[in-house]
Amino acid sequence: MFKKIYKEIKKYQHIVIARHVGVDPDALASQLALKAAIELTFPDKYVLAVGNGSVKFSYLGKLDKWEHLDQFLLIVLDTPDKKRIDFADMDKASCIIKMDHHPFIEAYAGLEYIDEHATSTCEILMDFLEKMKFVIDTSVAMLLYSGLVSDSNRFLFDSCSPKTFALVSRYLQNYPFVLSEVYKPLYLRPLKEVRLEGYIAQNMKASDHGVAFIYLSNDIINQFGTDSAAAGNMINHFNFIDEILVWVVASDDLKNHNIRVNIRSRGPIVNKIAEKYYGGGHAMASGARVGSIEEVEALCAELEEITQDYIRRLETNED
Ligand SMILES: [Mn+2]
Repeated sequence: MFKKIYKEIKKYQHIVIARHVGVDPDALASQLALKAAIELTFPDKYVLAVGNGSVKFSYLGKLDKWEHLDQFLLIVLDTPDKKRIDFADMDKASCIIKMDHHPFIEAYAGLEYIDEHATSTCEILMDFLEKMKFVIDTSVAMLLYSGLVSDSNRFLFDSCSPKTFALVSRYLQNYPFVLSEVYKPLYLRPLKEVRLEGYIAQNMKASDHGVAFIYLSNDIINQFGTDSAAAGNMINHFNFIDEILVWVVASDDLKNHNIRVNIRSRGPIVNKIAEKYYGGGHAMASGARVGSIEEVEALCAELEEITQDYIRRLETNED
């Protein structure tokens, strides 16, 4: 499959690289790294990295404005389904390639490379760029490492495999960079976010079965001077709490006129439920978008149910 993808990249003069809405470091870094690698390898090609950016991740690099091109190859990264692609003109592409590490949802590209065991799309690209002998430099390596570290939560998840570490090892060997230069922009955060995190810790409600939930209204978000995206991202700081198996942070998103719901789990599979609420994601890390607090409550009730099932199954297996 890598060879087929490489052949298409070689063939097209115009290449557009897109990824999912609600940009995150893996999506953005993979996009910018692939663009740079194509440009370094094929200096004559014209490559655009498109989609809405975010000030928060602007340190990773700049996106391009979409200009109408004809006869272009579209590469969609990190996006399992068509509706979440942050690019309106995909029907105009001459050829579409998907490279992704999310569980399969639907086929929308002529060529699809999916490895759901990879930590990140950046990891898939590390493998691809190395095997296909692309020219890359230290800044490409740093981008790929940023995305991998971010999606694997600093090598915390079980998706980190010997292959992950081998790739990282070779990249660090071949394109040495200072690790703290990646970590500082990725993890440095303002005090107001830490204070909001304290608020969540204080006010999160947990059920007897370990489903925890907090709703952050626009008033609360404003009170701490942060935004819905920052509030949602805090979910990752609530892992490894003994009494909590599944946890949900719901936050008002005035810009999109809906409620952003972030879900994490240490056992129960949550993405099937997220999909029912206009979302999706990984088995234990998903997101959804809903219109009302009643829908959030319904979603939590479903999570409560699967968590009880999960606990019951664990208990039966122990007997
Ligand atoms: Mn990803």
